[in-house]
Amino acid sequence: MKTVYTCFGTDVIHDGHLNILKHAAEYGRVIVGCLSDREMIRCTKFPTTTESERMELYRSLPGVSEVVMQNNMLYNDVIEALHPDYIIHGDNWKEGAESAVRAHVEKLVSAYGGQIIDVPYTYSESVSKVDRRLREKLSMPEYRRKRLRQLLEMVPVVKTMEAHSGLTGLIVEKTVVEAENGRLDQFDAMWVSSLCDSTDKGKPDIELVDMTSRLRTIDDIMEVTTKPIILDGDTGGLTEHFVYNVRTLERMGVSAVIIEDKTGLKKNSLFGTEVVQTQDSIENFSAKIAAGKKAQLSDDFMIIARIESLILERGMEDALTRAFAFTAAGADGIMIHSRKKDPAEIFEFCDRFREKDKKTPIVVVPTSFNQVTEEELASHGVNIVIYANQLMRAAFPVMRQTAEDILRAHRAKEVDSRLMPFKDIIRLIDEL
Ligand code: SPV
Ligand code: MG
Repeated sequence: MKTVYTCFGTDVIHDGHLNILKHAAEYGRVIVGCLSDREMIRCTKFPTTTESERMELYRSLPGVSEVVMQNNMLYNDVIEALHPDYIIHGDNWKEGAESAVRAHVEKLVSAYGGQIIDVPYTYSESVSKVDRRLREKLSMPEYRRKRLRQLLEMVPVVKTMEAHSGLTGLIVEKTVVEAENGRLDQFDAMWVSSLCDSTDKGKPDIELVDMTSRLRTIDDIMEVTTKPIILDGDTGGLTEHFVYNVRTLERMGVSAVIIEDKTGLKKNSLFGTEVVQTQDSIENFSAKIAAGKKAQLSDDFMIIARIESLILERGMEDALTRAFAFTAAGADGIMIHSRKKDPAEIFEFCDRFREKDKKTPIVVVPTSFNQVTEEELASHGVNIVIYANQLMRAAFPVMRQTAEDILRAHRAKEVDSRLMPFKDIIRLIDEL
């Protein structure tokens, strides 16, 4: 009897999946692949159930004779092991980023005489309702908040991009690229940067934009996205205020706040020692972290301590002493910052921290040492990489150039060919 294989990467079964199974049964014995958590994440489908729960769900479906794990979104593992006669899939994978996966699968199966069957995708009210409900579930505070901790267990490095508005949030949420010969890739989390949030409001990054306004930005992003949010909490302010903010952020579904060990008028770290900045004492900052951890009500929320010793040129020993002290005070992660182009001091810090602490997540912001890849950082023990300001810096020069060109030409014709039609932007908004 011929074998028919289909891959499911879903927590909820809808008419579309049942339709595929019905067609599949006409061709032979049906094997369903359960896409692993790790690969689901790369396809922007964050799982809300475990792999074994999903396997059980698929086993219970009509006409399914076997369920196997699929650990590679490109099907290499399952095709190699099973050599199915047919691979069956909704024909929606002929378009968009997934078409590269289809092309790859076609090459693999045709090598041994296998075939792809494209079933017309089920565009129905009930299917879109299930999809919508899943996204809504993922955007709920209890799901969103714990997603960062889940990701830390599931992916080698949590790729985090800055968002400072609903629109930039949507870009981080939805950008998917074809990477590594057909595999898809996307960002895992969002960074709500104090620098970009302030800049977007035309204000300096000196804790002038108050928490109410920062929360408004977070809420704008949350309303249209599902990915976990890491907030740049600056110094955390007064400890008496910080404890309230921890509760508010938890309630909203923010996953982590990063606070930096500076005090007084905070200036952006990229200024380094060009401006006067005061580092907080180990005792004070440890007490702030401990107070925040005590105020926290959920297990999921993370308070991450950011160390400014390298920025302020206080040396490696100071940075490491602080890292161990802040971890002992209860910090759930350490962010080490540097404004050097050479990553040597970041690597040294990570290697020496990891000699003694194998577990506490390390966060880095490679704005200056931007030649270093995520893989290289991960090999030094880094768990979260934050691209802290690139979307803002990308948009600004283009907006300014456009304004200048319209002023010069006294009309907009000259710039129009460079602009995205508004209907394409609206499509991004409508889809969610
Ligand atoms: C931010 O994005 O606001 C940061 C990171 O704090 S940095 O600007 O590099 O200090
Ligand atoms: Mg900042």
